[in-house]
Amino acid sequence: MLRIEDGQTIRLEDYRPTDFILHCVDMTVRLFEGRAEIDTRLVLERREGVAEDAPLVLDGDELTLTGLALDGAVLEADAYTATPDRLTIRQAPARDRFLLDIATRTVPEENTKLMGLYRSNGIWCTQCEAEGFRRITYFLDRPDVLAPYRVRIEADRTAAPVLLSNGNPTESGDLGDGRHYAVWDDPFNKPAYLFALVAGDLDSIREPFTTASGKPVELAVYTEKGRAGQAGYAMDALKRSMVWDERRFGREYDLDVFNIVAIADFNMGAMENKGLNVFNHKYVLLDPQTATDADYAGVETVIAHEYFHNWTGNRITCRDWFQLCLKEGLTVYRDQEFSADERSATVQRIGAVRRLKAHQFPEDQGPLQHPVRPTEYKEINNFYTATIYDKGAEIVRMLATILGEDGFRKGMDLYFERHDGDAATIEDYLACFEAATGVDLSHLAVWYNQAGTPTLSVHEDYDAGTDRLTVTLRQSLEPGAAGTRTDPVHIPIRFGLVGSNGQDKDAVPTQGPDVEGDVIHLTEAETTLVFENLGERPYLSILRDFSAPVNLDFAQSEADRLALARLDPNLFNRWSVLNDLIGEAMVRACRAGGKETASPLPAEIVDAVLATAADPALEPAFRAQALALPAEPDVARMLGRDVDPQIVHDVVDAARRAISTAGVQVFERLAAEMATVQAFSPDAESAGRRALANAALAYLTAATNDPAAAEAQYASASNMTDRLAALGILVHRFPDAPASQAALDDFYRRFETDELVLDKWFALQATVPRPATLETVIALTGHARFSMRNPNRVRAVIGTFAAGNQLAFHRPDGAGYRWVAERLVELDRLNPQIAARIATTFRSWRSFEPTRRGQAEATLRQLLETEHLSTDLGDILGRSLK
Ligand code: 0A1
Ligand code: ZN
Repeated sequence: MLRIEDGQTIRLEDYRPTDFILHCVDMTVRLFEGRAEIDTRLVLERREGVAEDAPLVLDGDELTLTGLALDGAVLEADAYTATPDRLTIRQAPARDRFLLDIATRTVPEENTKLMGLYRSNGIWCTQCEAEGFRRITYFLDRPDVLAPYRVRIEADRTAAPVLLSNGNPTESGDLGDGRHYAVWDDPFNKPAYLFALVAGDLDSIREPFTTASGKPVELAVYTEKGRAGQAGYAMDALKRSMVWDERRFGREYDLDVFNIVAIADFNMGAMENKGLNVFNHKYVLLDPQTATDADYAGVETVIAHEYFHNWTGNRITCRDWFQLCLKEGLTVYRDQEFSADERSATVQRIGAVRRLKAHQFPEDQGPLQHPVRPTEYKEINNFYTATIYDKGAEIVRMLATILGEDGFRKGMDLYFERHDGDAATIEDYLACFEAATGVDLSHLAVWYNQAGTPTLSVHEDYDAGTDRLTVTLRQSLEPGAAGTRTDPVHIPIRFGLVGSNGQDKDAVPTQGPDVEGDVIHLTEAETTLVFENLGERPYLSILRDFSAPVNLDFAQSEADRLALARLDPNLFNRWSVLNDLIGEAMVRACRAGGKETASPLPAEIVDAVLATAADPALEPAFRAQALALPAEPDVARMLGRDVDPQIVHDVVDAARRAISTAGVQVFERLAAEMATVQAFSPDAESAGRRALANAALAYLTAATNDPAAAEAQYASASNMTDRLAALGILVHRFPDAPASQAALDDFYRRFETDELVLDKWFALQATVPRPATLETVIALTGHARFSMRNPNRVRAVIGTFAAGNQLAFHRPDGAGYRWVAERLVELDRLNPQIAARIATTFRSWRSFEPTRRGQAEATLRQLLETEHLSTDLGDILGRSLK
């Protein structure tokens, strides 16, 4: 039985460079039905100072070695040892470069882990991050081993007319026997995790692009046959991303071609392989009939994210996997800034903060907590987390806030200049900003090493007699599962003192710490600021734009917050004070046992929500955000312990009803005003109008308790956003109404040939908020279109059930937990990465009331006893129970 304690722990402190230097890679990949033959030639050299008898050890994973030669001579059997996961060459040359020829053979059709070389609907494709290249050939598979690659692909011309790899195409031709070949040259040094190869019968769209300095680039998006018509928006987003990176960061593209391939079976969202990005087709393919506004925004973000990696990730990569946030946090920051510029900055920030609080905060509060730069791991695939990505991006955002736009750009310029071609560390990165600006970043650096969400406590005291406002700020951090230190960090706090006229007062403190413009730099555990000559008691608008990822503990009066919700010139804070007021009222109602759920929201809060929703001076997307109540998991997180999901559900539902009954007139007006009239356009403004109209529809149906309006919208919808919104209301709010089943059946019939839309159909049913949905998902996994082998389908049914169904997954009888655990065992045998990811939905088990807590613990313990558990799943379970 595999116990996780048996697994090897990799530690940051053990880092040392490889004994051998890799100079270049030359590969030939021959693809056949049922097998792939891979010939790899490496030019290597023993690093100076390394002992002459130190062996050359290469990584492998489930590999079969079919040939091995050193400097052209076949190696005798006693000169090496080959196991599926390691190749050791006992006596590699002491000096001088040498050639190593390795032949391996794999069966892509049997690769259900979707790491390495595999087939998706007949297309050969690869995924090498983090450690997939070692499933193709034996290699020094780590990010600090960089080399140029030449790749020759051979395949049957009919099965694979398109042959792609990294870099530029240099040669192609016929091989006879129906076979052909293509050669790709990537002149940029790269680590193996950025290797990619795609071969198949693909359609494509192409467009020329000229970089700012006049370099022509041929752009292409490849899809499965017949779907290239859905790739236009992805191409448009790519071109906008390229222009944005030139303008904002002075970064130009560097190869002659840039290729994107959309694949149906993919473990993650997408992958930034040099010059050949491979995407989950969910983030490429769309049209108004099949995709929602959220899908459009998702495609735009992911396309930008992968493209931006070309500089932050590829040209400058990570020294080791502990530095993952160096590329991911920075690239998320860059894609967020891109979306903010392309769409509404405030609405984008609200979305990012909602996601951070929904995913990263619970991770940071629970057993899977880890610092943004971890110091140890058992399975690196389990560290593609909200902490690394989103909290990592928040640290970059704080850096930008601390340094200001110019200082931040100077530091980035120096980073690109100094480290182009390097495998760098967080220290290298921060040193560039210190060198470029002279600012001491030692307190900011602490954020990378400490897990947990700090609490920022704010206390204010206004003395009318002296017209003085005293603000006390205190930071604290609870020790957590990661066991990291709890030192004070640099918290940049954006703030304003808002007057009764709705304008910011001149807020220069007469006493207190560093304040630059509208930013307070809190670097100590506690500090006090004094503001004088204000003329009136101002409203303190604090942590504007969520300028630091902290829990805000500020007992600001309801009256002040309601005033800010109307007056604050900072729109983000108008939303956040209101959202916090609603959340706190819900928490109070839950603590009272959900008994007084007639209206958990005081009338003044309801009025403030409705006033915001109705305010024509505000953009519709923002108004829709004001109407989007904290979700059940948000309330559960705020409660922190002894959570009863049924009570949370009842309270959130009662809050929704309170707003709906009070706002009927507002919603009727909005539904009419915002209705789609023109032809569909995916732009942010039109999407905002649809979001507001659909929020109004949801509240109206709640007020009338009548599905008719949703039924009508479903039938007449001209785009997927409106159709799915209506279907969601029907299926989630009126699950037993005949109209709901009829609409679900109709939806299936309309879209049964489109796997991406079918995922929506599955996911909607898996999230019907009631305990009996467990029986529904059991039936759905028996549906002819369900497959354990397609990660999107697995996520749509099992993943959304576990993450998004508070009442059925967390059934007090434990049946939801047990069913998911059984599926995880099945899934683990096929695709451990996906199994481990879905298992993280158990991470908050300790926060539930005793019955559910006991059920979850028993399930997890039993699951951990399973024989032959993967390292991926074992690691998550082991840490969850720690
Ligand atoms: N670097 C990619 C994410 C990614 C990570 C691991 C993968 O393996 C299955 C795939 C993709 C990104 O940040 O987009
Ligand atoms: Zn990334």
